[in-house]
Amino acid sequence: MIPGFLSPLRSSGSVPMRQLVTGSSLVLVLLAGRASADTLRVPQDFPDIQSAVTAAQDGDEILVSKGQYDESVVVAGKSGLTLRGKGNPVLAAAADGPTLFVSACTDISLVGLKVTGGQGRAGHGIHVESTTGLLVSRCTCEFNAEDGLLVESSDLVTIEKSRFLDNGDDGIDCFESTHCLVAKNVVERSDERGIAVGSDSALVLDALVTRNRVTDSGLEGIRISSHKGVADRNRVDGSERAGIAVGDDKVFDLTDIVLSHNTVKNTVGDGMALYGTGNVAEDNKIQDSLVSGINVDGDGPHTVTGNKIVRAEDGIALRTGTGGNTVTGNRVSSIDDDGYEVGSDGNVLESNRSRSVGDNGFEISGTGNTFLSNSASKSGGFDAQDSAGGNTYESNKFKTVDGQVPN
Ligand SMILES: [Ca+2]
Ligand SMILES: [Ca+2]
Ligand SMILES: [Ca+2]
Repeated sequence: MIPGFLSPLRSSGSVPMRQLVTGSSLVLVLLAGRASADTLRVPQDFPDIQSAVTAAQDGDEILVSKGQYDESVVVAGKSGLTLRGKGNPVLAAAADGPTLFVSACTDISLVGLKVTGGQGRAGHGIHVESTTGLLVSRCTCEFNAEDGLLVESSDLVTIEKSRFLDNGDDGIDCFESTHCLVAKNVVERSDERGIAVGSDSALVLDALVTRNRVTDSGLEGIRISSHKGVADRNRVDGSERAGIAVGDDKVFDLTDIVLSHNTVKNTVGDGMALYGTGNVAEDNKIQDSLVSGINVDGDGPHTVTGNKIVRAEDGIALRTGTGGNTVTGNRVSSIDDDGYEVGSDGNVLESNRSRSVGDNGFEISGTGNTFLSNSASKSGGFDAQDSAGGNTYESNKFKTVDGQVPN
Protein backbone atom coordinates (compact mmCIF):
# COMPACT_ATOMS: atom_id res chain seq x y z
CA MET A 1 0.00 0.00 0.00
CA ILE A 2 1.85 3.04 -1.26
CA PRO A 3 -0.21 6.20 -1.20
CA GLY A 4 -0.70 7.68 -4.64
CA PHE A 5 0.41 11.15 -3.65
CA LEU A 6 3.98 10.48 -4.68
CA SER A 7 3.38 9.18 -8.16
CA PRO A 8 4.70 12.25 -10.04
CA LEU A 9 8.00 12.01 -8.18
CA ARG A 10 8.25 8.26 -8.23
CA SER A 11 7.84 7.86 -11.94
CA SER A 12 10.64 10.27 -12.71
CA GLY A 13 13.39 9.42 -10.27
CA SER A 14 16.17 9.75 -12.81
CA VAL A 15 14.72 12.62 -14.78
CA PRO A 16 16.51 15.93 -14.31
CA MET A 17 14.83 18.30 -11.94
CA ARG A 18 14.22 20.74 -14.76
CA GLN A 19 11.69 18.32 -16.19
CA LEU A 20 10.27 17.54 -12.81
CA VAL A 21 9.35 21.14 -12.26
CA THR A 22 8.05 21.94 -15.73
CA GLY A 23 4.98 23.15 -13.89
CA SER A 24 7.07 26.11 -12.86
CA SER A 25 6.41 28.71 -15.50
CA LEU A 26 9.16 30.85 -14.02
CA VAL A 27 11.78 28.32 -15.03
CA LEU A 28 10.40 27.93 -18.54
CA VAL A 29 10.27 31.66 -19.11
CA LEU A 30 13.82 32.08 -17.90
CA LEU A 31 15.12 29.28 -20.07
CA ALA A 32 13.21 30.45 -23.13
CA GLY A 33 14.34 34.03 -22.65
CA ARG A 34 17.93 33.35 -23.63
CA ALA A 35 19.32 32.42 -26.99
CA SER A 36 21.15 29.46 -25.44
CA ALA A 37 22.45 28.37 -22.10
CA ASP A 38 26.23 28.56 -21.79
CA THR A 39 28.64 25.92 -20.60
CA LEU A 40 31.24 27.34 -18.25
CA ARG A 41 34.32 25.12 -17.95
CA VAL A 42 36.46 24.82 -14.86
CA PRO A 43 39.43 25.18 -14.96
CA GLN A 44 39.58 25.93 -18.70
CA ASP A 45 37.36 29.06 -18.65
CA PHE A 46 37.40 29.81 -14.92
CA PRO A 47 40.24 28.95 -12.52
CA ASP A 48 37.91 27.76 -9.76
CA ILE A 49 34.31 26.68 -9.24
CA GLN A 50 33.31 29.77 -7.28
CA SER A 51 34.28 32.20 -10.03
CA ALA A 52 32.27 30.15 -12.53
CA VAL A 53 29.27 30.13 -10.19
CA THR A 54 29.54 33.87 -9.72
CA ALA A 55 29.63 34.44 -13.47
CA ALA A 56 26.87 31.94 -14.31
CA GLN A 57 23.55 33.17 -15.60
CA ASP A 58 20.21 31.43 -15.34
CA GLY A 59 20.16 28.15 -17.22
CA ASP A 60 23.94 27.76 -17.50
CA GLU A 61 25.87 24.57 -16.89
CA ILE A 62 29.18 24.57 -15.08
CA LEU A 63 31.33 21.68 -16.19
CA VAL A 64 34.02 20.82 -13.64
CA SER A 65 36.92 18.72 -14.89
CA LYS A 66 38.75 16.01 -13.01
CA GLY A 67 41.01 17.16 -10.18
CA GLN A 68 40.84 18.46 -6.63
CA TYR A 69 39.42 21.90 -5.90
CA ASP A 70 40.22 23.23 -2.45
CA GLU A 71 37.36 25.66 -2.05
CA SER A 72 34.19 26.23 -0.11
CA VAL A 73 31.61 27.15 -2.72
CA VAL A 74 28.47 29.26 -2.26
CA VAL A 75 25.61 29.14 -4.79
CA ALA A 76 23.06 31.80 -3.83
CA GLY A 77 19.98 33.10 -5.61
CA LYS A 78 20.62 31.15 -8.83
CA SER A 79 18.05 29.63 -11.15
CA GLY A 80 18.31 26.71 -13.53
CA LEU A 81 21.99 26.13 -12.79
CA THR A 82 23.73 22.77 -13.20
CA LEU A 83 27.05 21.92 -11.58
CA ARG A 84 28.32 18.83 -13.33
CA GLY A 85 31.52 16.98 -12.58
CA LYS A 86 33.34 15.19 -15.35
CA GLY A 87 35.77 12.49 -14.17
CA ASN A 88 34.78 12.73 -10.48
CA PRO A 89 36.28 16.05 -9.46
CA VAL A 90 36.79 16.47 -5.72
CA LEU A 91 35.52 19.56 -3.94
CA ALA A 92 37.35 19.87 -0.59
CA ALA A 93 36.38 22.50 1.97
CA ALA A 94 38.83 25.37 2.36
CA ALA A 95 37.26 26.90 5.48
CA ASP A 96 34.91 26.14 8.36
CA GLY A 97 31.31 25.57 7.27
CA PRO A 98 29.79 23.53 4.46
CA THR A 99 31.90 22.54 1.49
CA LEU A 100 29.09 23.42 -0.93
CA PHE A 101 26.35 25.77 0.21
CA VAL A 102 23.22 26.32 -1.90
CA SER A 103 20.84 29.02 -0.69
CA ALA A 104 17.60 30.48 -2.03
CA CYS A 105 17.92 28.93 -5.47
CA THR A 106 15.43 27.50 -7.97
CA ASP A 107 15.96 24.39 -10.06
CA ILE A 108 19.55 23.47 -9.19
CA SER A 109 21.26 20.24 -10.31
CA LEU A 110 24.40 18.86 -8.68
CA VAL A 111 25.73 15.90 -10.65
CA GLY A 112 28.89 13.83 -10.41
CA LEU A 113 30.69 15.79 -7.69
CA LYS A 114 32.66 14.40 -4.77
CA VAL A 115 32.30 16.68 -1.76
CA THR A 116 34.47 16.26 1.31
CA GLY A 117 36.17 17.88 4.28
CA GLY A 118 33.31 19.98 5.67
CA GLN A 119 34.70 21.39 8.91
CA GLY A 120 33.41 22.88 12.16
CA ARG A 121 29.91 23.14 13.58
CA ALA A 122 28.28 23.73 10.16
CA GLY A 123 30.68 21.43 8.38
CA HIS A 124 28.21 19.66 6.12
CA GLY A 125 29.32 18.31 2.77
CA ILE A 126 26.44 19.92 0.88
CA HIS A 127 24.05 22.25 2.69
CA VAL A 128 20.95 23.37 0.78
CA GLU A 129 18.44 25.83 2.22
CA SER A 130 15.30 27.57 1.00
CA THR A 131 15.56 26.11 -2.48
CA THR A 132 12.79 24.92 -4.80
CA GLY A 133 13.78 22.20 -7.27
CA LEU A 134 16.97 20.36 -6.31
CA LEU A 135 18.56 17.34 -7.96
CA VAL A 136 21.55 15.64 -6.36
CA SER A 137 22.62 12.75 -8.58
CA ARG A 138 25.71 10.56 -8.71
CA CYS A 139 27.50 12.63 -6.09
CA THR A 140 29.66 11.40 -3.22
CA CYS A 141 29.70 13.15 0.16
CA GLU A 142 32.30 11.69 2.49
CA PHE A 143 34.31 12.57 5.58
CA ASN A 144 32.43 15.73 6.44
CA ALA A 145 32.24 16.82 10.09
CA GLU A 146 28.44 17.13 10.06
CA ASP A 147 25.82 15.82 7.59
CA GLY A 148 26.89 14.48 4.23
CA LEU A 149 23.91 16.32 2.73
CA LEU A 150 21.62 18.65 4.67
CA VAL A 151 18.53 19.98 2.89
CA GLU A 152 16.55 22.52 4.92
CA SER A 153 13.29 24.36 4.22
CA SER A 154 13.24 23.29 0.58
CA ASP A 155 10.68 21.81 -1.80
CA LEU A 156 10.79 19.36 -4.74
CA VAL A 157 14.02 17.59 -3.84
CA THR A 158 15.45 14.52 -5.57
CA ILE A 159 18.50 12.80 -4.06
CA GLU A 160 19.45 9.74 -6.08
CA LYS A 161 22.21 7.33 -6.97
CA SER A 162 24.68 9.05 -4.66
CA ARG A 163 26.99 7.87 -1.90
CA PHE A 164 27.22 9.22 1.62
CA LEU A 165 30.13 7.74 3.53
CA ASP A 166 31.76 8.36 6.91
CA ASN A 167 30.00 11.60 7.77
CA GLY A 168 30.04 12.95 11.35
CA ASP A 169 26.29 13.45 11.72
CA ASP A 170 23.60 12.11 9.35
CA GLY A 171 24.34 10.77 5.88
CA ILE A 172 21.29 12.51 4.40
CA ASP A 173 19.18 14.91 6.45
CA CYS A 174 16.06 16.43 4.86
CA PHE A 175 14.71 18.80 7.46
CA GLU A 176 11.57 20.95 7.23
CA SER A 177 11.46 20.10 3.52
CA THR A 178 8.64 18.82 1.33
CA HIS A 179 8.34 16.47 -1.66
CA CYS A 180 11.70 14.80 -1.03
CA LEU A 181 12.51 11.71 -3.07
CA VAL A 182 15.52 9.83 -1.68
CA ALA A 183 16.23 6.89 -3.96
CA LYS A 184 18.94 4.38 -4.75
CA ASN A 185 21.60 5.92 -2.57
CA VAL A 186 24.33 4.14 -0.60
CA VAL A 187 24.80 5.42 2.94
CA GLU A 188 27.55 3.97 5.14
CA ARG A 189 29.01 4.67 8.56
CA SER A 190 27.06 7.79 9.50
CA ASP A 191 27.79 8.81 13.09
CA GLU A 192 24.10 9.54 13.62
CA ARG A 193 21.25 8.61 11.23
CA GLY A 194 21.79 7.13 7.83
CA ILE A 195 18.79 8.93 6.34
CA ALA A 196 16.64 11.37 8.30
CA VAL A 197 13.53 12.98 6.87
CA GLY A 198 11.57 15.10 9.27
CA SER A 199 10.28 18.20 10.85
CA ASP A 200 9.91 19.68 14.30
CA SER A 201 6.58 21.17 13.23
CA ALA A 202 3.44 19.53 11.86
CA LEU A 203 4.74 19.73 8.31
CA VAL A 204 3.22 17.40 5.69
CA LEU A 205 6.34 15.95 4.12
CA ASP A 206 5.12 13.94 1.14
CA ALA A 207 8.45 12.11 1.30
CA LEU A 208 9.50 8.88 -0.37
CA VAL A 209 12.64 7.04 0.73
CA THR A 210 13.13 4.04 -1.52
CA ARG A 211 15.69 1.46 -2.62
CA ASN A 212 18.51 2.88 -0.54
CA ARG A 213 21.20 0.75 1.12
CA VAL A 214 22.04 2.01 4.58
CA THR A 215 24.83 0.35 6.56
CA ASP A 216 26.36 0.83 10.02
CA SER A 217 24.52 3.89 11.33
CA GLY A 218 25.34 5.32 14.78
CA LEU A 219 21.64 5.95 15.52
CA GLU A 220 18.66 4.93 13.34
CA GLY A 221 19.31 3.64 9.83
CA ILE A 222 16.30 5.54 8.49
CA ARG A 223 14.10 7.85 10.51
CA ILE A 224 10.96 9.59 9.31
CA SER A 225 9.15 12.08 11.50
CA SER A 226 6.16 14.39 11.00
CA HIS A 227 3.37 13.61 8.50
CA LYS A 228 3.00 11.60 5.32
CA GLY A 229 6.06 9.67 4.29
CA VAL A 230 6.98 6.29 2.87
CA ALA A 231 10.08 4.12 3.36
CA ASP A 232 9.84 1.33 0.80
CA ARG A 233 12.24 -1.36 -0.37
CA ASN A 234 15.26 -0.10 1.51
CA ARG A 235 17.98 -2.39 2.88
CA VAL A 236 19.26 -1.45 6.30
CA ASP A 237 22.09 -3.40 7.89
CA GLY A 238 23.62 -2.47 11.23
CA SER A 239 22.11 0.35 13.33
CA GLU A 240 22.90 1.30 16.91
CA ARG A 241 19.22 2.22 17.41
CA ALA A 242 16.20 1.11 15.35
CA GLY A 243 16.81 0.06 11.79
CA ILE A 244 13.84 2.10 10.57
CA ALA A 245 11.89 4.35 12.90
CA VAL A 246 8.84 6.53 12.70
CA GLY A 247 9.91 9.33 15.02
CA ASP A 248 11.09 8.44 18.50
CA ASP A 249 9.71 8.28 21.99
CA LYS A 250 9.91 12.06 22.37
CA VAL A 251 8.03 13.02 19.19
CA PHE A 252 4.43 11.86 19.14
CA ASP A 253 2.92 14.07 16.47
CA LEU A 254 3.53 11.64 13.62
CA THR A 255 0.91 10.32 11.21
CA ASP A 256 0.42 8.64 7.88
CA ILE A 257 3.86 7.07 7.55
CA VAL A 258 4.23 3.74 5.77
CA LEU A 259 7.21 1.38 6.12
CA SER A 260 6.90 -1.34 3.50
CA HIS A 261 8.96 -4.07 1.84
CA ASN A 262 12.14 -3.10 3.64
CA THR A 263 14.86 -5.52 4.73
CA VAL A 264 16.39 -4.74 8.11
CA LYS A 265 19.24 -6.66 9.73
CA ASN A 266 21.54 -6.49 12.73
CA THR A 267 20.09 -3.71 14.85
CA VAL A 268 21.24 -2.94 18.38
CA GLY A 269 17.80 -1.36 18.92
CA ASP A 270 14.47 -2.50 17.46
CA GLY A 271 14.29 -3.63 13.86
CA MET A 272 11.46 -1.16 13.38
CA ALA A 273 9.87 1.28 15.79
CA LEU A 274 6.48 2.91 15.30
CA TYR A 275 5.56 5.95 17.35
CA GLY A 276 2.85 8.53 16.70
CA THR A 277 -0.55 7.49 15.38
CA GLY A 278 -1.95 5.90 12.23
CA ASN A 279 1.32 4.53 10.83
CA VAL A 280 1.92 1.28 9.00
CA ALA A 281 4.58 -1.46 8.89
CA GLU A 282 3.82 -4.00 6.19
CA ASP A 283 5.60 -6.78 4.37
CA ASN A 284 9.01 -6.07 5.88
CA LYS A 285 11.71 -8.65 6.56
CA ILE A 286 13.51 -8.12 9.83
CA GLN A 287 16.24 -10.26 11.33
CA ASP A 288 18.72 -10.18 14.18
CA SER A 289 17.35 -7.40 16.36
CA LEU A 290 18.73 -7.14 19.89
CA VAL A 291 15.44 -5.68 21.15
CA SER A 292 12.09 -6.15 19.34
CA GLY A 293 11.60 -7.01 15.70
CA ILE A 294 8.86 -4.38 15.59
CA ASN A 295 8.14 -2.15 18.56
CA VAL A 296 4.72 -0.48 18.48
CA ASP A 297 4.34 2.57 20.70
CA GLY A 298 2.55 5.91 20.55
CA ASP A 299 -1.16 6.62 20.44
CA GLY A 300 -2.21 4.03 17.86
CA PRO A 301 -4.02 2.82 15.92
CA HIS A 302 -1.10 1.51 13.88
CA THR A 303 -1.28 -1.31 11.36
CA VAL A 304 1.35 -4.05 11.43
CA THR A 305 0.79 -6.63 8.74
CA GLY A 306 2.56 -9.27 6.70
CA ASN A 307 5.95 -8.84 8.34
CA LYS A 308 8.44 -11.64 8.80
CA ILE A 309 10.71 -11.49 11.82
CA VAL A 310 13.55 -13.87 12.60
CA ARG A 311 15.83 -13.74 15.63
CA ALA A 312 14.94 -10.94 18.04
CA GLU A 313 14.52 -10.51 21.80
CA ASP A 314 10.74 -10.18 21.26
CA GLY A 315 9.07 -10.56 17.87
CA ILE A 316 6.38 -7.87 17.89
CA ALA A 317 6.05 -5.79 21.04
CA LEU A 318 2.88 -3.92 21.91
CA ARG A 319 4.03 -3.39 25.45
CA THR A 320 3.77 0.41 25.55
CA GLY A 321 1.53 3.08 24.04
CA THR A 322 -2.23 3.43 24.17
CA GLY A 323 -3.00 0.36 22.03
CA GLY A 324 -5.86 -0.06 19.57
CA ASN A 325 -3.51 -1.42 16.92
CA THR A 326 -4.26 -3.96 14.19
CA VAL A 327 -1.69 -6.75 13.88
CA THR A 328 -2.38 -9.31 11.15
CA GLY A 329 -0.64 -11.97 9.15
CA ASN A 330 2.80 -11.62 10.71
CA ARG A 331 5.25 -14.48 11.21
CA VAL A 332 7.90 -14.55 13.90
CA SER A 333 10.42 -17.32 14.58
CA SER A 334 13.61 -18.07 16.50
CA ILE A 335 12.81 -15.47 19.14
CA ASP A 336 14.71 -15.29 22.46
CA ASP A 337 11.77 -14.30 24.64
CA ASP A 338 8.18 -13.77 23.39
CA GLY A 339 6.73 -13.97 19.90
CA TYR A 340 4.12 -11.30 20.59
CA GLU A 341 4.18 -9.30 23.79
CA VAL A 342 0.88 -7.52 24.30
CA GLY A 343 0.93 -5.10 27.23
CA SER A 344 -1.30 -2.37 25.81
CA ASP A 345 -5.08 -2.54 25.47
CA GLY A 346 -7.69 -2.89 22.73
CA ASN A 347 -5.46 -4.37 20.05
CA VAL A 348 -6.68 -6.84 17.43
CA LEU A 349 -4.30 -9.67 16.57
CA GLU A 350 -5.44 -11.91 13.74
CA SER A 351 -3.80 -14.73 11.77
CA ASN A 352 -0.35 -14.21 13.25
CA ARG A 353 2.11 -17.06 13.74
CA SER A 354 4.75 -17.65 16.38
CA ARG A 355 7.28 -20.44 16.13
CA SER A 356 10.32 -21.40 18.19
CA VAL A 357 10.37 -18.84 20.97
CA GLY A 358 12.26 -18.99 24.28
CA ASP A 359 9.31 -17.98 26.44
CA ASN A 360 5.69 -17.39 25.35
CA GLY A 361 4.27 -17.33 21.84
CA PHE A 362 1.75 -14.71 22.94
CA GLU A 363 2.43 -13.04 26.28
CA ILE A 364 -0.52 -10.89 27.30
CA SER A 365 -0.73 -8.40 30.14
CA GLY A 366 -3.10 -5.85 28.56
CA THR A 367 -6.91 -6.03 28.44
CA GLY A 368 -9.66 -5.62 25.85
CA ASN A 369 -7.55 -7.28 23.16
CA THR A 370 -8.96 -9.64 20.56
CA PHE A 371 -7.06 -12.76 19.44
CA LEU A 372 -8.43 -14.39 16.31
CA SER A 373 -7.02 -17.33 14.34
CA ASN A 374 -3.47 -16.97 15.63
CA SER A 375 -1.14 -19.92 16.09
CA ALA A 376 1.94 -20.73 18.11
CA SER A 377 4.27 -23.70 18.24
CA LYS A 378 7.57 -24.67 19.80
CA SER A 379 7.19 -22.21 22.67
CA GLY A 380 9.66 -22.61 25.56
CA GLY A 381 7.02 -21.29 28.00
CA PHE A 382 3.39 -21.34 26.81
CA ASP A 383 1.87 -20.83 23.39
CA ALA A 384 -0.28 -18.18 25.08
CA GLN A 385 -0.18 -16.74 28.58
CA ASP A 386 -2.65 -14.11 29.81
CA SER A 387 -1.92 -12.60 33.20
CA ALA A 388 -4.57 -9.85 32.95
CA GLY A 389 -7.89 -11.24 31.71
CA GLY A 390 -10.63 -9.34 29.90
CA ASN A 391 -9.40 -10.40 26.47
CA THR A 392 -11.30 -12.21 23.71
CA TYR A 393 -10.06 -15.46 22.12
CA GLU A 394 -11.48 -17.17 19.06
CA SER A 395 -10.21 -19.90 16.71
CA ASN A 396 -6.59 -19.74 17.84
CA LYS A 397 -4.28 -22.74 17.67
CA PHE A 398 -2.58 -22.78 21.06
CA LYS A 399 -1.54 -26.15 22.53
CA THR A 400 -0.21 -24.87 25.83
CA VAL A 401 -1.96 -22.02 27.61
CA ASP A 402 -1.66 -20.31 30.98
CA GLY A 403 -3.56 -17.75 33.06
CA GLN A 404 -6.73 -16.36 31.50
CA VAL A 405 -6.41 -17.97 28.08
CA PRO A 406 -9.31 -20.44 27.55
CA ASN A 407 -8.38 -24.06 26.85
CA1 LIG B 1 21.69 16.39 10.93
CA1 LIG C 1 9.28 -10.08 26.45
CA1 LIG D 1 8.33 -13.22 28.39
